[in-house]
Amino acid sequence: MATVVEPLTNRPLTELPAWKDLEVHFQKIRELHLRQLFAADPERGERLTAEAAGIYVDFSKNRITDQTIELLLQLAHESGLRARIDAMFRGDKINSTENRAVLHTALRAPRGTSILVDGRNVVAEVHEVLERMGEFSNRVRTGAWKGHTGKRIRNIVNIGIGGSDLGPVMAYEALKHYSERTITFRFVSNIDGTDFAEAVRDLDPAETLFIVSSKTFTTLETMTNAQTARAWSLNDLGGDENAVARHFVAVSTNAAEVSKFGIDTANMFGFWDWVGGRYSMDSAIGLSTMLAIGPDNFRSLLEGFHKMDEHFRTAPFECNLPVLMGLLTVWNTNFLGAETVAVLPYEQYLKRFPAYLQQLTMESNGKHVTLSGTEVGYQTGPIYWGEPGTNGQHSFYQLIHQGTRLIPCDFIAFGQTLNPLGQHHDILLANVFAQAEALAFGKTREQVKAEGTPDWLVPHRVFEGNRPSNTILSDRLTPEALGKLVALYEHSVFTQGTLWGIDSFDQWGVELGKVLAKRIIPELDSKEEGKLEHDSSTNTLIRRYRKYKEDSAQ
Ligand code: G6Q
Repeated sequence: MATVVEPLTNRPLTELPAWKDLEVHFQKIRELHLRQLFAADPERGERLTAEAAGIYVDFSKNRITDQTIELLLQLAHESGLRARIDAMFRGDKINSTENRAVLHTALRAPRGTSILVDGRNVVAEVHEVLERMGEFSNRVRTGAWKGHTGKRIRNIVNIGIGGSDLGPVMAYEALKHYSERTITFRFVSNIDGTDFAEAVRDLDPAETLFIVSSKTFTTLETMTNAQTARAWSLNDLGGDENAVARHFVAVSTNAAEVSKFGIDTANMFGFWDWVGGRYSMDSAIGLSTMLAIGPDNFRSLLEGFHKMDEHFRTAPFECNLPVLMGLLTVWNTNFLGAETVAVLPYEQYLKRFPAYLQQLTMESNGKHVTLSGTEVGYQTGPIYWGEPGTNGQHSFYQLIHQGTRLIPCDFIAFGQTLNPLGQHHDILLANVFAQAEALAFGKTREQVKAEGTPDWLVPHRVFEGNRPSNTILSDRLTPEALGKLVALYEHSVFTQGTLWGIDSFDQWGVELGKVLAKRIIPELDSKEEGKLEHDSSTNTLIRRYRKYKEDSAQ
């Protein structure tokens, strides 16, 4: 039975014995260079690695020793990570500020297993929805599902934002190799009308199906875009309201609002309040993914997630990939003072993966108070960002190599390419290995001088090195591999959040701006000057905008 979970320990993180030991330890090793660490220990690059579920993580190029890992593992134990993992998988209400269970792991639990939330077996419900999604996807993909005029669907547009967009976009791009190429997929998220206009400009409404993806079905951006899509469809389909049911389906938890919109609730795919938006790409929010890659591939994606879930749930911490990655992020953030993590996939299909991770990591761990509401006395979630390699090398890598900041990097690569073309893949992989090597070991003044570099140029050509990185390798980007990779980061984020003692599953920080925007919307239309009661900057900006509007109306 799900219960509300109290914070595991009221002892602040920085008061735990292992934290104190880490502080002392850090002072001892802070000056050590990766050059020394590797030179003194020829086995380091084999030993400081871990492999599970077909994912290999080399973390040897972090500024750590074996003792660092031991102390971080001790910190994980003292922080109650084991109990917290068990509570999450059990369905306890660990999202305490919203009084919700956190059960994205149930979305990929195998048929026949059981997880109870408020007395209901949610796994059975998950599989019912998956069945319905599968039937629907097959109908659309085979052309059995027809539009209002009898034409088959050739275009699918997902309308959603945040967690109802970033996962679907990322997964569509990541798994494009496996996608049905006769169907065009588009994604509309932004309230900026340009997003919708450009997404549909070359589409025929008679062949276009919209998936309105919104957990709440009240999100301003999504509902505005959905209404615009409705008008766009009906305008071309003779204004017949019955057309809505053939051209719109919904993914939501809010049947009443879905119905009000005119979507047949038979074509609504549900999920549950225990699935957070940024943890929902493997729920019905993944309908566009399933339509693109087919139900069998979607099930492989879920299997990948599940394999990593099982690894996270059962593996001892010392060989547990998400735990190790999470602990290293805590080390880099709280001891080395890193403010960011660069995620650098050397795989073109993962081009939206950094954007996806930005939400997963920063909405989850961008918190300044602990579960008990007290201000944290340390940094929490770092800034995640990145671009696919090798493009970044010709752009921002300069700062990572020679700038004044410490930027830990996660390099991600696959042994086999999905598009074998000449030497491309060898060159790509040579680059990823070379970047991690250059960041760790750099190039000394002596080496630069020995190359005959004039003295005045030497400082410019020195690479300090000692920049930490992880290298994450897998054999091939398949739906299953993607599931494992996403789950690896989900659980690493959870590990970090647990150590920091924060609620990684709420997002109160997005509320204020939404409320203020709702107040400003009617003011942008108002002709009555005297009514603006914001600060002088906001008032002036609103007045200036009104003037632009007036000018364009003339
Ligand atoms: C994610 C957040 C947020 C959410 C969007 C869309 O964890 O909750 O990004 O996904 O605000 O919400 P709806 O799906 O309700 O439209």
